[in-house]
Amino acid sequence: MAEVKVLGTWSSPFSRRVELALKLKGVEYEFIDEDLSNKSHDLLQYNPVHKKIPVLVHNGKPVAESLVILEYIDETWAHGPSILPKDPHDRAMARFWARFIDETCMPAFWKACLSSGEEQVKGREETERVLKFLDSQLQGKKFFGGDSIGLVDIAATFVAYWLVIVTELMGIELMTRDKFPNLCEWIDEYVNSSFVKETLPDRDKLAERIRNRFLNTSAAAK
Ligand SMILES: N[C@@H](CCC(=O)N[C@@H](CS)C(=O)NCC(=O)O)C(=O)O
Repeated sequence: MAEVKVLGTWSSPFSRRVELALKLKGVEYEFIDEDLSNKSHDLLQYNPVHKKIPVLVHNGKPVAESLVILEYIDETWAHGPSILPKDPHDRAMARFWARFIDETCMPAFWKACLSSGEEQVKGREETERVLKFLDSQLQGKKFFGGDSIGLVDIAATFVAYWLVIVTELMGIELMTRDKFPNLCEWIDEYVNSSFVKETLPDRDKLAERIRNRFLNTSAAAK
């Protein structure tokens, strides 16, 4: 029997991606909750370059970086639902949008939340601009992956859950149905899909963590 471990933290959207993919494929795994203020020897050894979670360890071999891990899971456990589409162009597009979430949407969103003054205004405008692209990707579709959950849906878990909680905590009106009708509909569908629902962290516990970790400082900056 293959040994599958996930080194992660319960509150990280990146490590939840890995858990979502394993659950989607029906792969059993052991979750090791890392203390990032005191990283384990295993984490430093398995991801010496970035020293970050998540790391998937499959039969003793580590794979780091959540989007890379998702592709590894899809290829290794090829049975069951596919995470990436089969068509090469669709695959390329899925990779494009998954990277867009990490490299463009997340930085814009954190700038909107964690900066102040003019920077914060710019961050909010930028976040709305980039989320509109995601919204238009969902036109006429249930999920980014079409009828079923795929790479971009899993990558966008941050938008469906973390972003919504952070904006509620900060009192920012961002994810509204008039601005992002398709994204709002997708969020309802996605977070209520059975395996997603059971994999997401408890809402109140996560809100508490986010409040303590990020928002005390930004409240001071407001
Ligand atoms: N690009 C990485 C990002 C992972 C990441 O940012 N992990 C954070 C926790 S959410 C981390 O390990 N931080 C520890 C550190 O920066 O020292 C991925 O997709 O896996």
